[in-house]
Amino acid sequence: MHDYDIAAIAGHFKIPGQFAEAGPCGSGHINDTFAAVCNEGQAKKRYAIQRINHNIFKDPPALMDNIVRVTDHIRSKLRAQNADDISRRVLTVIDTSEGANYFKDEDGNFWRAYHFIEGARTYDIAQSLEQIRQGAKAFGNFQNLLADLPEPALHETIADFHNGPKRFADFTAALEEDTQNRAKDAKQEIDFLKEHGSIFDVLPRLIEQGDIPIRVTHNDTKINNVMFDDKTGEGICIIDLDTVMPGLALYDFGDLIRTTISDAEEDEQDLSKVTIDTARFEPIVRGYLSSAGEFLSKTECQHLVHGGLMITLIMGTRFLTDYLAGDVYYKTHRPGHNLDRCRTQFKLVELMIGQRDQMEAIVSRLSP
Ligand code: ADP
Ligand code: GN1
Ligand code: MG
Repeated sequence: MHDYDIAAIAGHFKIPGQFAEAGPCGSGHINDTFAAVCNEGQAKKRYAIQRINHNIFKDPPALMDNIVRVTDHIRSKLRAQNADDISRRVLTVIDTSEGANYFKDEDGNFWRAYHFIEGARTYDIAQSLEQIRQGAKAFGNFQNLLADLPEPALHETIADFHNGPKRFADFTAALEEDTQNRAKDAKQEIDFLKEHGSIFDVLPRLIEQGDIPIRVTHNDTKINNVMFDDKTGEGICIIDLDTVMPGLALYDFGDLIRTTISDAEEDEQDLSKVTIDTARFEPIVRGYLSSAGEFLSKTECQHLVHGGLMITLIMGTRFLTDYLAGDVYYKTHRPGHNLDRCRTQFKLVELMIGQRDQMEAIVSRLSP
């Protein structure tokens, strides 16, 4: 990662005390996150300082406007519910000394700061069925808390983010250009995608027909975007709010399936380790319905499994497109990294198709 002067950046925010140290944090593919430690009297306080990737998020001020609206709304709902420990249940944006919610440095980088959620952590791979249930419950609750977010609609921070047909068209364009001459190394994956591309047509049709509601959704519900309380195991805080915007509940449920139904890493190179276990599916459904069941429509419940298939296929498509285009979007850490990621996603899609009936049966059994 680029060598940023985090002490200087932290100095622009209303952070009391003396900066002590900072180190990189997390395993995200887009932004750069640092945990900064500041001495405040005898106490050490931590802050999450993040560089927003403005090549990807074209309008960081609009994005921050979304995040402030969303976190303020959640905070006021939690207060009205007399919830305990509110400062650990929702992110707190720290302003700059000038009162802005982001700082733009002289190189044009956009920075933000949050209070650090202490006594909790994220996991790339869920550690237990109970943790899966907790994570799904936390994302359902997040949607529930935002169901009455007042107008106007949130900014669309990335246009067509989960638009399958558009993602497929981007893939087709990258394949036709094949600027890196890599298509020859991804023949199987290209064929797989062409064969399964019609999976992308289902949700746009439901939207067009008005059969499924647009809600405020998170849109990046990887399990590692939930912080789990170290003591209670509760999914206490939803983080990574850059893509909170209008979307379908099914996108969020779908990405939960994608990131918890297997215990393999997203970039596992040994595909024999990429397996799925429907025992892991049950707590996803249970957890999600325990907090989102009240507001989900029948059509949404009927498409939960499809959400998993579609989101997993879209991620594979995006990794493949980025591989063909020369690794210009996601951070990569080795040659072929995006192709490895694509392969795990397509293997998951294949396995989900094979176990679709069992998954549908679980949803039918647990739906309201
Ligand atoms: P990315 O978009 O790169 O995934 P995230 O916002 O998810 O960025 O942050 C990356 C990691 O940093 C998280 O997985 C989490 O471990 C840590 N993190 C982010 N924000 C906070 C916070 N406010 N308190 C504690 N840890 C945080
Ligand atoms: C990116 O930032 P991160 O790592 O949580 C991506 C998601 C993908 C994910 C795949 C803005 O999320 O859409 O699902 O990688 N975020 C963006 O792991 O593109
Ligand atoms: Mg993240």
